[in-house]
Amino acid sequence: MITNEYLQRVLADVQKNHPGEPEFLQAVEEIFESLQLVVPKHPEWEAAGLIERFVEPERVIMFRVPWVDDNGKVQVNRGYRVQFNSAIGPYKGGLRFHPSVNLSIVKFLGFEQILKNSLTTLPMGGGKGGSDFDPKGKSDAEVMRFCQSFITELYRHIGQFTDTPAGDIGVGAREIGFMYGQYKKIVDRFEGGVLTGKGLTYGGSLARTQATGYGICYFSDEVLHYHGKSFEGQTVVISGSGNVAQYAAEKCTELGGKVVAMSDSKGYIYDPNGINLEVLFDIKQKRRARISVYADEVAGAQYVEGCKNIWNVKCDIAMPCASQNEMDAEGAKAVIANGAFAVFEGANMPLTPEAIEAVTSAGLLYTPGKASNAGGVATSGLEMSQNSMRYSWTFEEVDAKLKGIMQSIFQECLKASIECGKPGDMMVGANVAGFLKVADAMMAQGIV
Ligand code: NDP
Ligand code: 2IT
Repeated sequence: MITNEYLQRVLADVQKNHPGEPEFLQAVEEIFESLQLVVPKHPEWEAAGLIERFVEPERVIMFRVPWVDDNGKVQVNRGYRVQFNSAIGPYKGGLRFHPSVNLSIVKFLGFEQILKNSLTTLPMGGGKGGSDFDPKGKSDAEVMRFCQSFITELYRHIGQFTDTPAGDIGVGAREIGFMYGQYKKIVDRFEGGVLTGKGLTYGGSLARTQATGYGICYFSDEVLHYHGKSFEGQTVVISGSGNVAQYAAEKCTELGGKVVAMSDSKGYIYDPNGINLEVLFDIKQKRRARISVYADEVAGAQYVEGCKNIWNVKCDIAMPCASQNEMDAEGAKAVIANGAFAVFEGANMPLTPEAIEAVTSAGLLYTPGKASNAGGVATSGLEMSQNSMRYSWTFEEVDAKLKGIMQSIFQECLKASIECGKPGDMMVGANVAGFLKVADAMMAQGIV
């Protein structure tokens, strides 16, 4: 419940000015819940219209993306880039290619990204983009033509000092490669810092591929240790089986956890012996096949239709790493009833507000995605640093920096949660710590 009058007024304006955008409104409300703990201490914010400016994207770009499929038929998709906030650095955030992409989803992701990027301690503003294009079932040539058309419009809005996109759902090394090639051809300049998640032979950073998933586990490990626990011997369920889920599973296994279930949008696999990651990586990365193939190839494993059913699998720790609102109240109740003690978000906003309420009021440990998954964008920031230096760090160097950043995010969140009178509340800690830095920069820069 938002009880602060200033925030109530801004929220009412957001509801009026951004109709039909439920995900964006959900993210704003969630963040306001935390901000009301600090807004009363800063009357100067209201005078400067700070929150009104904070919820309004600096710029929204929408464009036509025409391309020709392998049958010679013309296809038209819609492209988006929301350049939300550049107070602390150039816009930074991923591109999502998925049929569900719309303005509401890109805006909620861009809004969350502002605070996430601030938490990393690196100088990056918040942005997000994407398209309703579905790379699934398309040939490499079709994906290339789409990416080329997409960047032929977007190139004029991005650059290492303005906006640096990267991957997200449906955008991995292949798509970044095609977009980088087309950008380089158009501008006739080798500008490494314009996109991150690049291949290692042309400016990509070692450990960027692993960074989001590893970072989630580094952050979760801090939370676990703070509560006198660890991953050792814990049964873990991870939803999704994309980039984030795969490397969360790998690091979690390395830290002594046993991952027994993973999913895709159609269903989940259960392997009581712990998921064999070599087989899973081969299926997902090399063959780009459905996760059901795992159960055909690994003895003792089962495939169950329906991705939401994954929350019925008994575990100690649940890590939703697929998409927004993938765990609702029903899923949360199943996780709680099965005796789990923690829910660590890997995806962006994977729990509905009702699920968060259920999990936290049942006393489970809970971490919001904007803190726990910040390792991906942090390592993108490290990729930009290496591009600027014309230098590359070893895997171990990047991994150590990533771990240090995740530890410092935990400390910052903890400190802010204590200052707000909610010690250990990572949602409050992440929202408040992330916001204070952005607020300070916005106040210093005047009404812009
Ligand atoms: P991928 O495209 O690599 O994988 C996405 C996975 O989630 C797939 O298993 C996919 O299944 C599943 N999925 C996608 N949409 C849905 C849906 N609507 N319902 C159920 N399952 C779904 O994406 P990433 O792993 O990169 O991203 C996963 C999450 O992590 C997203 O929320 C993203 O925003 C977030 N994130 C990503 C970062 C990164 O560096 N990549 C950084 C920080 C956060 P299927 O194959 O069947 O579609
Ligand atoms: O949600 C995210 O933080 C990402 N998809 C990564 C963004 C980035 O710029 O690396």
